[in-house]
Amino acid sequence: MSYEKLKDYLTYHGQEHLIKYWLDISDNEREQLAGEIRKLDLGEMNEIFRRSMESTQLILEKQDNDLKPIPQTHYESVSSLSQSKFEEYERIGFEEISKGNVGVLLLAGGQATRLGFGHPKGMYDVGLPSHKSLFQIQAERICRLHRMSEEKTGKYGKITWYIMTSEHTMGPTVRFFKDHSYFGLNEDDIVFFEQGTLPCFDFDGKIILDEKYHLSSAPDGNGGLYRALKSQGILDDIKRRGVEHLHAHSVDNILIKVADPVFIGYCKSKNADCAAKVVQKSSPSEPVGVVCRVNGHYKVVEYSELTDEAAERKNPDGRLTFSAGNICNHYFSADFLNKISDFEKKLKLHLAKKKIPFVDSLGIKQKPTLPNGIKIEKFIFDVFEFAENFICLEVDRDVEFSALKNSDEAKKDCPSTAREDVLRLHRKYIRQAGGIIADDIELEISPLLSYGGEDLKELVENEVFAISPFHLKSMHETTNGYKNGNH
Ligand code: UD2
Repeated sequence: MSYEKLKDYLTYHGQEHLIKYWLDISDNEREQLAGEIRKLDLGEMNEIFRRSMESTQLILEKQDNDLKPIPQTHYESVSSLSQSKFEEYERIGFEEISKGNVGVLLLAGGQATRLGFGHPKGMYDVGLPSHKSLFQIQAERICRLHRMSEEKTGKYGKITWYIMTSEHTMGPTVRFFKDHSYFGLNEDDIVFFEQGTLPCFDFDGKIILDEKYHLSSAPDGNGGLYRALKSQGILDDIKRRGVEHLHAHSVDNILIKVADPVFIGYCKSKNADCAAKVVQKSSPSEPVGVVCRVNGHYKVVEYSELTDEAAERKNPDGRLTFSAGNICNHYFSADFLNKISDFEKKLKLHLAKKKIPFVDSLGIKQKPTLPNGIKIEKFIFDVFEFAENFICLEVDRDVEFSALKNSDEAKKDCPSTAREDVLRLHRKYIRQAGGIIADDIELEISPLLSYGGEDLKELVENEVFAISPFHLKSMHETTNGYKNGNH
């Protein structure tokens, strides 16, 4: 595109300020800037800005009038399942794993700003006795499921692990896995892909210049997953491998039951196309979104969108009416994911006011102290309303959810709470298996040994655990998985 054409294109879309410094920059820089502009469909970007402003207005109107909880027919709770139902779901899940029908979509494109960690969050070590990172813990849970599926079905399982990164996390994430020999998993069964970005805008819809020759942009949110699945060829890969069930979750839940066979079995047996694991809200004011129905459509309604009356409403049994707390833990059938491209452009846009570095009118880079612009994100759960058979599975928070969001100063959802939550759960597993352990003993069970507390009896029954910290692991375990490979 010649300079004239570029200028016309920008002027037509009201973004001509982007070449304001054209005369000040080198040929290479001009090429970079023109390349970045060419990659954008400016008509679409202006529309995205307009829609995001519009949806903010809509969100400001509280949604109580149309609000309904998830109907009983679409909701089960693990703690209320009979043993036989639990085992049935688990059996179905393991069959799917052993057939290679299960994949995991790990959302690992976030920038971990609140945690203040300069690397991808999955690399974080919360200080467990083993010092395993979040990525390693998740990898080892997958390894363990492969083995368990063989024990249960006679066929060694295969779970494909799709890892969504962003421009900031792709390089270091891939290096980390390589440096750790893929934690004992088959390299071919791990597929890294990169989510897209959206430009950052000022409040008038002008795209911000980060440098004279570079546009300001940010990852397009975890709902950017859907566009990336298509544009990066992941939907084709899913089809090629015959994966039918995808478990999608955030990178930061240290208790995540990756590819949980019970969840997969539940979704398969109910023929669900989309599902969410939820935990009961701890109190009406807990700041989590709730999964519910608005106008007959399944949605996650943010706590800020609920009136106090709705947040505090209770059922006759004393439970909060809107208690299904969203934990970024979802199921999608491959068929459903394939349909999403039909409505991807209609997905809600969420806007956040941010302090965005910019080049000022004198061409000098500035770091603002107050919000000067917006970042736009899509959210993974905004597809729920398009599902034909959406269901929920309530799980116990102390077993399945502890998120790492903040640094330790916050004292909440931080490294020390994540670490404590693992250690507390693992002491519980030891006691359930007949071991003896005091509350002040720090014991961690390797995921390669036990996925969810199973198979420990022979090892720990009547044993007293008094050494602290202690890493209970298989004698074949090395730093990167099993000694002889794990696949
Ligand atoms: C998420 C949920 C929230 C609640 C909470 C529980 C969304 C939109 N919100 O809020 O409802 O369940 O988790 O912990 O799901 N990510 C990307 N790309 C991005 C942005 C985020 O991959 O552009 C990943 C991120 O790495 C993380 C996950 O998405 O694994 C959740 O993102 P977050 O930590 O920004 O979301 P949070 O905690 O605000």
